[in-house]
Amino acid sequence: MRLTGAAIARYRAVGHVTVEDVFQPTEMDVAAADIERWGEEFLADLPEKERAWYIDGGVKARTVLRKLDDPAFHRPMIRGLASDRRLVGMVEQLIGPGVSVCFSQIFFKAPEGGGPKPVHQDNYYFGPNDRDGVVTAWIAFDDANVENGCLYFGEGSNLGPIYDHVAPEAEPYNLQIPTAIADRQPMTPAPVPKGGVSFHHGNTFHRSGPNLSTRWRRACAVHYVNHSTVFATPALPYDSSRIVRVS
Ligand SMILES: O=C(O)CCC(=O)C(=O)O
Repeated sequence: MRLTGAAIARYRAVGHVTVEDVFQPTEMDVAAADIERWGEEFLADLPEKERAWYIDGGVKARTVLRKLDDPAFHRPMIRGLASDRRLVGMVEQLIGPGVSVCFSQIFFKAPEGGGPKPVHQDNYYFGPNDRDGVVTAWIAFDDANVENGCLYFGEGSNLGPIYDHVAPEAEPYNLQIPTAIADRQPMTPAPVPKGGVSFHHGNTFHRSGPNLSTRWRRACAVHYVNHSTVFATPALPYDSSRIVRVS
């Protein structure tokens, strides 16, 4: 599978591009079942002090996870998706040949309350030596749209600076662009059908909405780097032993 010239030009100009049908819906069902199983085990063992970060505070009726970290490191099923040639070939078209998964995350976004994610830039979190050396591939396990909390992107913000982020006092890990800056940037929704992948540049402003629907919005964000990019100034403690080389 290859990105067209127009898709690459779009990524360079506005900072993101969506490709449909990268994976089959049945592959997404198998991946979703795997992370659901992992999520149940993780929740059962979750220490009290980490609950605020992993549990979705927006869903009051039951305890549900908001996210899980490093699935490409911990779960062979997700590592298989992240190293799949259909995906890695397109990643290499965007950041060059020879890439690794530097971090990965499952975002669950449960029905009827799954919470929003504030505006941020991945490059602020990672602090790479090369701002163009990082791309995120966001794999939709379910159809994602405005109703169930798809991503929104700031068109062209990939060409601008990396802004200092701030975090709410009680959530030091929830880094986000200060409202005064974020409010100046219009954000465009980017629906992705199940099995599709949305690619975004590390500098691109992005956020996701709340899940107001009765459907899940589960996704896996796979953050890739090329082999000449290192995280020189990560904003949060970063564990490089979990990097997974995929080409
Ligand atoms: O899926 C989400 O809600 C947030 C995803 C995100 O921030 C990312 O992929 O970098």
